[in-house]
Amino acid sequence: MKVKRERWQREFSEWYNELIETAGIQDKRYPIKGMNIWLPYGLRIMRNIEAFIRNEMERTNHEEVLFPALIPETEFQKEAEHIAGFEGEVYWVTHAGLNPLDIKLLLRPTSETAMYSMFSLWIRNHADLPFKIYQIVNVYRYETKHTRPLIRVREISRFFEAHTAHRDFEDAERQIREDIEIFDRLAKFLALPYIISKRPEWDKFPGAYYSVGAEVVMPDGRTLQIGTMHNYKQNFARAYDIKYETETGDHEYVHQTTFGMSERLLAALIAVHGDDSGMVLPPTIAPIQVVVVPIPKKDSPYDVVAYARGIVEELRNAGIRAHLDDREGIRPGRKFYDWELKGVPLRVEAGPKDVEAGKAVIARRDKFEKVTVEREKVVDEVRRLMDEVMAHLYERAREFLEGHIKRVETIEEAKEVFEDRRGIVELPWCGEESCGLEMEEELDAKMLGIPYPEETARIEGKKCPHCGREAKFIARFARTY
Ligand code: 5CA
Ligand code: ZN
Repeated sequence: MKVKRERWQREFSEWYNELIETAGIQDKRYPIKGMNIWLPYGLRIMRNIEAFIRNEMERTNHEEVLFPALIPETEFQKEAEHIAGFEGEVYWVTHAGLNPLDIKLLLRPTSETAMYSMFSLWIRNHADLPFKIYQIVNVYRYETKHTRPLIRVREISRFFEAHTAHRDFEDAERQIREDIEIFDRLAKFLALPYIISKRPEWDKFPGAYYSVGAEVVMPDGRTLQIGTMHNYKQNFARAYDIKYETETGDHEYVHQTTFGMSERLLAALIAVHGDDSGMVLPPTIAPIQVVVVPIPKKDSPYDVVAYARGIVEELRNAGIRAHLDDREGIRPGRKFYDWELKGVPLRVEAGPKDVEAGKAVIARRDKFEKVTVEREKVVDEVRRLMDEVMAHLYERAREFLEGHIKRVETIEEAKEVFEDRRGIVELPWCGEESCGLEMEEELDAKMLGIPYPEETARIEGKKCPHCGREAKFIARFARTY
């Protein structure tokens, strides 16, 4: 079989929605729009992603906490820009039993306003800084844009949020660099190439001094933001009175940052690595790395199931997540199809001839290639192939991403890109908000921002295609999810 990626690209939306259900990721039939049920297989993949994030948090000295899901209205209302950004998306709790509440409660859309009055109690002295915590929780956003499973949901059930406080701007900047490094390690672990941009003023997180976002390009050429880092400067510290005592006894507001991700990471994985046969999971997060399928033959004296079981045991002893598909009454072809849909990276097949010859066949999900190996070599070969699959997935995704970033100089050229392959268009920009907004309008696309760090975004000798003045930056535009 050959790798086909036609439907994957042309009918991405349908392909994606179907796969979420057929591959056992989520059930979308729960009677609230934008709130879905995690199915066991999908949850196992997500848990593997989370485990990596948790490890990274430990490695970088963040401590895990859990805050209540409800926030009093009075706390929520302390930072003006934050309220303005979220008030249209908030779910309210107004009653307890039959009685209206004196102070309304809201379901957290993110946890700044839940956490920061506690920060002002916890942080006293310069020795308490940097202060670094994180939680992985459900948050609720009444999204008004089209909802899609994992991509845009109203109950984000795996919201990862890190919140930090620092003595000065420089240390907060160091934190943003650390967040980006963590994100980069995570992206490598998921074989996901990405781009990172500093958001324009008009699209930064409500209450932030600046925001940075990481994007992937989806099969249809639209981008998906899968991670964000924000430097709040002292905006929230002033609103929530978070101060510390310096070495000289002065009282200063802390500088704060946040870093957020969600189940969108899983959406990106499914979309970026998939093909017309279903998901293709990187071995790092696949709940089943190798499925072993015995191929019985009538009247054969060889016990293929026992042979396959032996292989599974050996793989497991070697620390590989292996599964024996010994379901009866289902033909091997049907089994292959099921596991291909679920994206299991490697499949080992063994029929009577293999038992007789002391061999096994290993098939790769990413390329549909097969090799026959000696029975004793199975574990080594599986290990080697898992590394190859990882490298190939990353490389294929990198080529796709790079093939979908185009640098042009005029609005006309940019429009052509959006009509053709789509993806990300890079244009010179003078840096004026009005030009940026009008280019968004003309292109019917969003400005993702300028390449980050800012030094890499600066250009000379080009004209802003909208106003004709000297361009200062490269600005990226895309149709987004
Ligand atoms: N407080 C900050 C940092 S934790 C914050 O909430 N940032 S955010 O709004 O950008 O969200 C962080 C990440 O959550 C986003 O980058 C995106 O990957 C994910 N996310 C945001 N909204 C949704 C949604 N409705 N469904 C799924 N994931 C979402
Ligand atoms: Zn301009």
